[in-house]
Amino acid sequence: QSGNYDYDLVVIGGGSGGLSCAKEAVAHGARVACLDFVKPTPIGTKWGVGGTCVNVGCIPKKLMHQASLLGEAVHEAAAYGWNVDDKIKPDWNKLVSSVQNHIKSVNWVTRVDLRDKKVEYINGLGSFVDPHTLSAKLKSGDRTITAQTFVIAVGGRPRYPNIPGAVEYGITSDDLFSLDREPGKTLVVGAGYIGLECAGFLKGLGYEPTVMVRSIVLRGFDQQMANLVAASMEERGIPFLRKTVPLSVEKQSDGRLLVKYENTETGEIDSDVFDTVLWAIGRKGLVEDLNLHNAGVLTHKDKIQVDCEETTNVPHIYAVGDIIYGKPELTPVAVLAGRLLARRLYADSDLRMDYADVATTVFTPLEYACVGLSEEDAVKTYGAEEIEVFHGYYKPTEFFIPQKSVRYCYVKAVAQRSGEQRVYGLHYLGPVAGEVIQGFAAALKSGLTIPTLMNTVGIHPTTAEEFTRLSITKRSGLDPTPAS
Ligand code: FAD
Ligand code: NA7
Repeated sequence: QSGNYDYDLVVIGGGSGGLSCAKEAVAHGARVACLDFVKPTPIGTKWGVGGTCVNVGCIPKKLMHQASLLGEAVHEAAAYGWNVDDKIKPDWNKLVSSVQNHIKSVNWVTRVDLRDKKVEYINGLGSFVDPHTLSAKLKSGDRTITAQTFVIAVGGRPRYPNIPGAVEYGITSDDLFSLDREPGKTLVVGAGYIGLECAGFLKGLGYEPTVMVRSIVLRGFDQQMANLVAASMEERGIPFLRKTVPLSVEKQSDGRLLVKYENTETGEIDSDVFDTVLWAIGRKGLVEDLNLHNAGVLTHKDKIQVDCEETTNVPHIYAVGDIIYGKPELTPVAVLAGRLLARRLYADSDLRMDYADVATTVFTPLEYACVGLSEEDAVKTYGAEEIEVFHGYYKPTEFFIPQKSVRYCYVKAVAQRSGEQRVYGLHYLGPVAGEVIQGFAAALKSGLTIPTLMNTVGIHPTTAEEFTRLSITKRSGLDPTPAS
């Protein structure tokens, strides 16, 4: 079917989306090659196959978050009767090497899996020569590859601000998880989920992070929940510099970093000294190296716009994952979109990716997970009069003995006010948030209503059961804090 082409399908990018698409296509009989190439960061960090999630994203982030939670648990253990040394202290280098060893083992398993499944893995940087021809820059020279169909799954990389010293002295999440020295006092610039997560685990590991916020916290998320997340971090001793932007980074003679910054409301300029400056100001799509104009593929900002079948403006070129414009930048989204695309291409399927109601978790010290609409989006879509918000603060049983703060443990359900009272969004702030929301995400996608939620018997004593106990509406004005 591929005529005179080398391959039926060439996938550019061996991350979450590219690998799932390539493997599924092979399973349905296609001849597939998958290119993956990582350009080192300005300080020289590089990594193996598997993309962002495995190497510099979800996986190392979750492991460091876990390390930080374990430190907290050791302190709590004393209250539960364990004889523990209260002067416990993390060993950063040991943590980094444990995390990196795990990543290397995943890289290895990925390579073996590709070989077993007969996906040809090419460690080269791909760029288009014409709509059916790709040039791959390999260590050994250039190779020209032709294919009938292409899938672009090149993902993105962190941005650097355009200020003096940013690239020379700052690092990003691409460097943090393999940093060969303790981060120390760290300025985290950016209050998106990556910035907050990194600040959260650094604090838990005993370092001193400060979060610099340009405008609002967690743009795109429910803002009541976002503000509770920030407040819970401030309560743990993480300062937030609000309405502030960085101006410059200079290296002092003692090696520490002098950061000048400006409060955009007052115009006041201030400075402080840090050991590490971490840019978490968003990510840019990796369209530049692809020479997309040679294939006729149009870009939108630094992303690629696709239709509901992930097709670009060129019919035989598709795109999935973080590189596509306007969709959630999450691993399971890339994985499912890649798999469904391969099935449509090679297995007579017509099932499309549904990007709505994707659940997600922000792994801050007190975790936040949600699925469906934020309160403000529900109001915008249906009107304030048509929305009922059920909410409540709660006290996790296991928080009592170590006297952990319960101040920000909170759940809310955003629902239709009349009719069947369809649930539009669920929001949870508390322990193991991802585990709690995942099942509710299936319920929400299946048409969950408030009566069904109220009729669901909780599992006691858990924090997830709080969703089944919601009875106070915001509209009632009643106090949502528990009595005892
Ligand atoms: P990627 O995984 O980025 O893979 C793209 C690959 O293509 C890369 O290896 C890249 O180097 C390569 N490439 C680029 N250009 C070329 C080229 N021209 N030729 C050859 N190869 C090329 N998501 C979650 O779901 N949960 C989380 O908890 C989570 N945490 C995250 C934490 C951090 C710090 C970060 C940065 C991201 C996190 N994400 C998380 C997001 C998740 O990692 C991404 O959504 C996911 O990796 C996107 O997959 P992808 O296939 O689109 O791209
Ligand atoms: P996000 O979610 O795009 O957040 C970036 C944050 O950085 C956000 O708070 C921005 O503030 C802030 N920002 C952006 N540019 C600047 C500059 N120049 N100076 C200071 N602060 C800035 O990015 P993440 O890195 O957390 O995550 C990237 C994606 O990965 C995200 O979409 C996830 O889905 C996965 P703003 O609100 O714009 O004022």
